[in-house]
Amino acid sequence: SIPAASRDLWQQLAIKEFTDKESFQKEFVRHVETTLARSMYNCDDLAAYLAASQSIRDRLIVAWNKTQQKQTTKDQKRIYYLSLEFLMGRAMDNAMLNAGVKEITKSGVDDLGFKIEDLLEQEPDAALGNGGLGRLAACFVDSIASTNYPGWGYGLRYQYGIFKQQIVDGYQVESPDYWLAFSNPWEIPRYEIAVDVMFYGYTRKYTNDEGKTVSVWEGGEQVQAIAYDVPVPGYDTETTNNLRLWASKPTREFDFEKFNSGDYESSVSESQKAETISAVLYPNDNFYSGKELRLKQQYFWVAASLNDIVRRFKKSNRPWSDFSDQVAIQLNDTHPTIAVVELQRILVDMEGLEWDKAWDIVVSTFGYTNHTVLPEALEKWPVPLFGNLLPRHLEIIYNINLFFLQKVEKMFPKDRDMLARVSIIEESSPQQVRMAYLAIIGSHKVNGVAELHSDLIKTTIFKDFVTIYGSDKFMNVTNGITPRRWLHQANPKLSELIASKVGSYKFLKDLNLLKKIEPFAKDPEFQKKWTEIKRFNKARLAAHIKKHNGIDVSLDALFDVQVKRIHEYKRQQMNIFSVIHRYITIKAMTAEEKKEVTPRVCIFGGKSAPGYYMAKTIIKLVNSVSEVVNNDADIGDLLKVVFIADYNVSKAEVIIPASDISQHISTAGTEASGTSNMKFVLNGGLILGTVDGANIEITREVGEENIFLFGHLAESVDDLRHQRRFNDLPLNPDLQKVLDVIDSGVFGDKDIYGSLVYSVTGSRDYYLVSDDFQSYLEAQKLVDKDFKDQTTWVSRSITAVANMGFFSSDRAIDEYAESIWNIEPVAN
Ligand code: GLS
Repeated sequence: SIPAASRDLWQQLAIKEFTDKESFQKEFVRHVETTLARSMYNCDDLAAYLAASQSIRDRLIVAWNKTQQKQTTKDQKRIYYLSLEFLMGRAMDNAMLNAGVKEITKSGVDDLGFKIEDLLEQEPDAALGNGGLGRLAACFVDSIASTNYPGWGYGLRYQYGIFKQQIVDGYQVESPDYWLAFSNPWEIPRYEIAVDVMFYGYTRKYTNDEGKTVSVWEGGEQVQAIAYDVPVPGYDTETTNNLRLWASKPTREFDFEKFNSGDYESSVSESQKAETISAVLYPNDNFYSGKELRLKQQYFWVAASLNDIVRRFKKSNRPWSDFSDQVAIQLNDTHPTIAVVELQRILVDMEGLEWDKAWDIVVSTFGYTNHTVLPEALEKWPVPLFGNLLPRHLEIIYNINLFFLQKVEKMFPKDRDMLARVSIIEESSPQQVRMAYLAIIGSHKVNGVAELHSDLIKTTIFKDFVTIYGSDKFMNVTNGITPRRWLHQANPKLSELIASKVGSYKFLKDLNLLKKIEPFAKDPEFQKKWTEIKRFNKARLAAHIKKHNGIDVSLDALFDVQVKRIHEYKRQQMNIFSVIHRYITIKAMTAEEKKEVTPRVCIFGGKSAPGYYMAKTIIKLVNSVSEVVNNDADIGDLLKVVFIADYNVSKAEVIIPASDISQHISTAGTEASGTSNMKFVLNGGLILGTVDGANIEITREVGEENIFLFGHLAESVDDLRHQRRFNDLPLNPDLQKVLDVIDSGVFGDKDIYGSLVYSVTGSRDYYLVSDDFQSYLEAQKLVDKDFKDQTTWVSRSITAVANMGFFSSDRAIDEYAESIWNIEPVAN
């Protein structure tokens, strides 16, 4: 560190952040000319975006440095949020907002000949996630910083994020998302922070000086993890936390022997192999595929992160018994569960702690969040694969399991079934490591993400563990969303209108203040402005649709939106079937009858996992229906169908504020929470949904009269499935009509849709499309009818927004902080 005599000088030289337009412009021009080596003669929008971001980045780094220094000095307990996905979207607008320099930047670039909106469009999304789970992690790091908690995110720096989706001939076609092509101003490469990570090899037992038998892991392949730090600025606070993403690099650039002997090609192959570890995000949502590379990613990221966390702790010279007073680690799903084993390995093998002492530390450090009950999403690793890649970890898992089962056997003597059911090792062929069980056993708290979901995990997939541990270990933290991005950035006009009634923008940090607009729900003046803003947002989306789909949509029509990953359980198939039903119904109408129809634009969007045939078929059907309906002169503006390609965070910011109705229609009990449901309501759209996930709590908050619910309840799903499986139940007649139309070839060769149609017929209808179809159509009818009464509709929309305070991710983070992490904010 710097000698005391020089410190004064350092302090005098401390960087002055830009504070007004002129000082911003100086920074901007300096970056254009020096960082980018351009000038006013060749500064295009991309260069201007990069220069503006560099200027803002400098600010963030100053704040980041101060925050890290302060947090180090205060030395409070920190939360480390381990997530394999961070679906951040664009950074620039958020950075301007949170740093409070939006106006300065906007007018600053304006004088220099640029439009801020055009610059923002230059930024590629940081799309390091699949859907809700990854976006939740992004909202959480925003909230952790905004509420001044000392916390870091840890993830992987994928070179390729979620693939880009194009629609070719109605089908999804994937292409790689090379988001780092033009450099990334929002990250700080830390080449000096490099951690060696080992795979494969073998374990060896030996007797140490104290006469104890100990295990060592040796002889494996090494790769390096390099840190890239992404500053996460809090809103209206100086706190700027860190998101550390790891990239893999070879430990040695080349094999010099091979290089010298002229074998150039294979000399680089090892380096390429190492780099593939963090190269690409697995594109599956709610689905696990047991590939070795995926397990490598998980261990690589976990090993690097824990090494970092432990190193930081050791600097404080505290005893190990203090570890969990300084460190909380949250497992975002089972993806980082190997961390439980890695920490035990560090403590026992490397630091020489007794097993039981070490295990107490481990359990009090970790918390585990479960995000799904779908069986196809629960991670299990074949023992042979696991043992080959991580031999020492497998031994440790066997020990953890042994001690756990001994405890269970004491509690339930001779209950062999119980032992088999809760064992971390599933006795299948080959045996499998059940990661969720390991996560439960290795954590002090386990939480679900909405009330129904948290109840369901206790009564279904984790029932035995509730018997063993008691129910206190299991809790609920309902998900939330950040109002900064999902209200203020996405819908600045609505935010402004709300601020005019609340009296300030304080609601962006205390979302319960939204309550203050409730008295204006029926105020004609307020309603008028509310309606104008919705129309403005619809026009913005209509322009996007015109540009990308070439379809004209009427702003008077009801905008009905379902955007999310395509999945059978989310039932986009049911939605498109009802659109077909609507189409044939309108087609059969007289001119007089048509006058009564509420015009609708049915908007779909979302990616299918590349190997998910059924989801891809649904996309094809939506596009084929769109083709037929939009070009049918009998229909006109009464019905339009649009599939928006490449749905991502930036598109969500345009689509969500424009919706009148959004659909969240999963089979009850399958959607753990959903978070887009919260975003839509916060932006004044109403929900058409099932009694599932967070829809239930949204209903409680906004009132039953302000949501359209339908469908069977979670408690009857098992029975219905059972009946379907063993009885030849008739298909819902309206659904039958729809399937007949598909069969007739109106939407192209019926063979294309054969398996989709088959999947909702008779005993195959696992997601109960047929059972819910009638009540779904009825709810749709009610929506059509209610939309005609705009005065009531708008007042429902205002009332709903006024009651959305609970769904701020700041509230969710406070709950985690208080009941799982036991951390306090750092005083400013
Ligand atoms: C998910 C659930 O499917 C969503 O319901 C939930 O909102 C989200 C965040 O908790 O997690 N689980 C998952 O694997 N992908 C998700 O989006």
